[in-house]
Amino acid sequence: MNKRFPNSFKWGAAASAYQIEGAADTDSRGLSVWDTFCNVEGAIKNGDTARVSCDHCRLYQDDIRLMSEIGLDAYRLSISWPRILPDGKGRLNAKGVAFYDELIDFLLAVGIEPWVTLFHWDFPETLYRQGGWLNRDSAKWFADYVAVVVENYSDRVSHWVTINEPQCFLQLGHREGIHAPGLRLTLPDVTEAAHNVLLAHGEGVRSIRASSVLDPIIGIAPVGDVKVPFSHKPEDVEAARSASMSPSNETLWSSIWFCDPALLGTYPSEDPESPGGPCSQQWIDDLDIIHQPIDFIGLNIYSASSVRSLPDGQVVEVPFPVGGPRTAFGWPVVPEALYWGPKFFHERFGVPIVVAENGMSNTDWVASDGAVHDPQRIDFLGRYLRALRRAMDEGVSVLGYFHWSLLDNFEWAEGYSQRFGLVHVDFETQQRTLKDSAYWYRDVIRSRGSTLFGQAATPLAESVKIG
Ligand code: GCO
Repeated sequence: MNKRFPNSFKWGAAASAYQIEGAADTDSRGLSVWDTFCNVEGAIKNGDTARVSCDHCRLYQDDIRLMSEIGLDAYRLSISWPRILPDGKGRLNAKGVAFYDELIDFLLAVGIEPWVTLFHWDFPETLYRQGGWLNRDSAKWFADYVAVVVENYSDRVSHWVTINEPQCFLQLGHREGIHAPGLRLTLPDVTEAAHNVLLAHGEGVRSIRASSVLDPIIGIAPVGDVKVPFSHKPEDVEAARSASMSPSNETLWSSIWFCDPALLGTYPSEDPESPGGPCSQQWIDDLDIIHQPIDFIGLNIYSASSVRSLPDGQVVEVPFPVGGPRTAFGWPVVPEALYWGPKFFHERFGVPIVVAENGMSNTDWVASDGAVHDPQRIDFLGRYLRALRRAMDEGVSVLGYFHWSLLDNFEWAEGYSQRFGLVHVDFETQQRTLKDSAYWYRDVIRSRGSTLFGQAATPLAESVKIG
C-alpha cells in the first residue's frame, strides 16, 4: 500500500502567544491572568516568567524562516486577547493588531497557512477582576473579541480554533490552583465556569460565521484524554472506548464534557450533580448556542493510559511498567494514542480530526558539534505518526498534524524546564538551533509521509509493551 499521506494533509507545528511572544510589558499590551500569576511567589518553577520568553514578537520573521526551512504547510498560533484588547473589551490596541497583521502576512508570503487559536489561556486580567469565566458575560466578552479578530484577519485566515484545552485552564487553573488564575474553586463553581466557556465557544463560532470574509473552517481543541486498550480483545477495546468517552465525576478532565454539548448538543450525563450533567433549565436552553456546526475536532494528545475489562465487566487501568519509555516530563510514551484517540473521536462525533498538538519534552542541549541530537523525539514522532496513519488507513478522516512545539518555550508552571521544540532556544542569547528532529520532520514532510515507512516498521507491537 502507498503510505504517502494525502496531498491535502497539513504538516504543521503549533505554539501559543503567551508561551513564546515575550514583549509582555511593551507595545501597550494589557495584562493577562498569567502575567499576574507569574508574579506569585513559588507559582512558577525557578521563578521564571514569560516576560521575554522566546522574544518572538521581535524575532517572528526569523522564526517563520525556520518554519520554512522545516517545510511546514501550516502553523498554529494563538492570538493574545489582551494584546489586541488591553482591557479585554473596548479600546483596541493598534500595535497589537499590527503585530498579528505582519505575522500573518509574513506566513502567507512564504506559503505557510496560519491556523489561529482564539483562546490559549491568557485571559485578560481586567475581565478576570470582573468575574472571569465565572461571569456569564464572559461568553459575550469572548464573542466581541472574536469579532474584532475576524474583522481584522479573516480576509487571510480561514482556519480557527475557538478554545484550547478547556480542561487545563479550568481544572488546573480554577480547581487545583496550580495554573493561572490560581483559584481553588469547588466543583460546582468550576463547572459553572466550564459552562460559560462552552457558551463562549458557541458565541465565538457564531461571531466567526457572522462576519468572516473567507469561508471559515472552525474547530475546538480539547486535550484528548485517550484510553488505549490493554489488548486487542474486543472487550478491552470496548473498555477503552467507553472510558475515553465518559465524563468523570470528580474532575473536568474528560473531553466529552466539552465535545458532547459542542458537537452533539447534549450533556454527557443526565445527572445534574455530575460535571457532565445539566444543572438547570437555562443550561439546557443554552445548548442552542453551544451546539454550532463545526468543521473539525482538534485533538491535543500527549499521553494516555491503558485499560482492560475484567470478567465482571469492570473497567480497570493497567499501569505502564516501571522503566518503560517516558518523556522528560515523565509522561508515558504511548504511540497508539494517535490511533485510538482519532478513531474514537471520529466514530462518536463524525467530523474530521486534526491532531492540533502532540509532542514530548526532552533533555535537549546544543552538543559540542553544534547540533542538537534528539533521537528520542525522532523515534516518538515516527511511532506516533505511523499510528495516526493506521487510523487513516481504516477510514478516520484526519486533516493534519501539528507538532507541539515549534520552539522550546515557556511551559506554564514548569517555566523553561521542559523543552518541547523542534527548534532549540537558548533563553540567554535567543539563539535558535534546529534539532535533528526538525531535519527529520522536514524529510517526512518533503516525502508527504513516505519516509515514515522507509525503515522496517515493527508492526503494532512497536507500541509500548503494556503488562
Ligand atoms: C496546551 C498545552 C500547551 C503545552 C503543551 C505541553 O494546552 O495546548 O498545554 O500549551 O505547552 O501541552 O504541556
